[in-house]
Amino acid sequence: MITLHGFASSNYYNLVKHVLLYKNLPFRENLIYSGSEELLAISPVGKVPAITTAEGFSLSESSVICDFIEETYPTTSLYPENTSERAVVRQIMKIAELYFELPCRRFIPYVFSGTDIPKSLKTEVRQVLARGITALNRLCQFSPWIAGEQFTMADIYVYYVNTIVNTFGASQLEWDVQAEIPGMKPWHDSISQLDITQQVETDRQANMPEFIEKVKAQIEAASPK
Ligand SMILES: N[C@@H](CCC(=O)N[C@@H](CS)C(=O)NCC(=O)O)C(=O)O
Repeated sequence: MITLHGFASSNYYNLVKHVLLYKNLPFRENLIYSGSEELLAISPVGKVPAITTAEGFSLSESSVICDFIEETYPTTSLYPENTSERAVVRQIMKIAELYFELPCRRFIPYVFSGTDIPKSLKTEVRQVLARGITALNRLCQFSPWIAGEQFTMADIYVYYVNTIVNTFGASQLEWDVQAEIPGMKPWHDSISQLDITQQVETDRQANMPEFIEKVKAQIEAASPK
């Protein structure tokens, strides 16, 4: 059985969990926070999520884990058979990671520590997001799924990326990023209503208070005495 290591407030953790649930695979969850020695033993950069298989194989990096799960358990496939179509699914995921998720994550240290975000950083993030918007407008189909008729890994991946972009776009940039991509909002809403998404969301909300306490404790420990 697979063990999924991490915490339910993490969107990266949740996208892997969604894939496991979608494929109806048995797995157990090991609640663990970033930076611990236990996590470093299975995740080389000490980030969540990570998985461990029954054979003792460990793996980190959410998109790599997703592909490992797909290749190990190919039934209920989350990729098209056609290689070009598969590549486009991965292209959408990569662009969402590089041009949506990662720039927005640059705000996180400021938000958690309650410090003002420099104007220059906001400008930089806006520019990167704008490139992501242009690219995703060219690639996404929403007919009805993000890459066409088949529900794919990109639907799961971009949905969880969007949870970060929606939060920081609205709170830090006063920008409804999704609105810039026609078709994305109804697509996002339909994924949010899936049973699996709701189950993942319930677990996220349950973990949130503990996660916030952990972050506060880390900030406290790091602040000069
Ligand atoms: N590229 C990694 C990123 C994972 C990541 O950033 N996880 C966050 C939690 S959402 C984390 O562990 N952060 C702790 C840290 O940055 O030290 C992936 O796709 O899995």
